[in-house]
Amino acid sequence: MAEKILIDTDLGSDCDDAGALALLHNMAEEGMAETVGITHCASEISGAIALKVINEWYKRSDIPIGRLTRYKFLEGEKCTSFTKKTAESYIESHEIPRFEDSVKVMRKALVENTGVTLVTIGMMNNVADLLRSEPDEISDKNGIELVRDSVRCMYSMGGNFKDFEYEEYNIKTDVKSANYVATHFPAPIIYAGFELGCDIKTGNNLKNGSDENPVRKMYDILGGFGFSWDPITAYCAIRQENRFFDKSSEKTISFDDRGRTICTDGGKDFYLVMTAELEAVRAELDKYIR
Ligand SMILES: [Ca+2]
Repeated sequence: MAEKILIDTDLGSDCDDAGALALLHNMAEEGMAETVGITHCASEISGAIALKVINEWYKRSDIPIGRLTRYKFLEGEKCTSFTKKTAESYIESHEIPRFEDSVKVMRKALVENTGVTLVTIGMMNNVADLLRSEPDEISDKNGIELVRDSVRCMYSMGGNFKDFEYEEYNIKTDVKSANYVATHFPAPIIYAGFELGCDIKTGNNLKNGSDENPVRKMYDILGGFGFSWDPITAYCAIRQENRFFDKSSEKTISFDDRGRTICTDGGKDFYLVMTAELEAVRAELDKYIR
């Protein structure tokens, strides 16, 4: 069965978001996933343009793309170092594309689909605003109702379930949104913590393909390898039963003001635990990052 995936990304500050998208497109090609929308959680348009370029490369121009238009967030050099060049070279030969706001794209995807798995590999601002969204021309349901009726669960790259003093980047960058989502999301959230991806470097397989692949170009900025936080999250969302990762027992998960993880027993949430050797996980991810 193809898992219906709606994915939100902060593509721009690292290449592993691009790796997650390559993995998603290749797993979809093999019938494991159906992508119902891709949204960007930062406001500079280069991120959304880079998503468009990646989708075109993998022949998936049909997938709706949303960008953050509601306010400015994550702008500047550090947040666009992996997307700026891609976007600049795209607009040399194309008109600047127009994108709908991410929350609209999410709402539409949830009106048109049920049984969706939401995936976040960036900050939680778009999902928080989706939950806060009011009935509109797309649906007479509010955001909580739409998610309750159309989303099965959410896989999120965020937190740290090994070192509880550690402030993980996606969470600490927007703690308020992360906690709003942790408190209000009306379905299970499965967190992929920082500790899972930091010992696995993936991307090696991209070198065996075309040097025109925009994902390869983003990995080349780091010398051809990237950490694996986002690919792991996307992989586990697409193959929710797999032999590489297990879910923890039921937990309640939130974050303190600095972004440190708070995890207590009992509740609707989980975190992922690696159950295979690092090399086996790396090989499995690299199989689809090409
Ligand atoms: Ca990311």
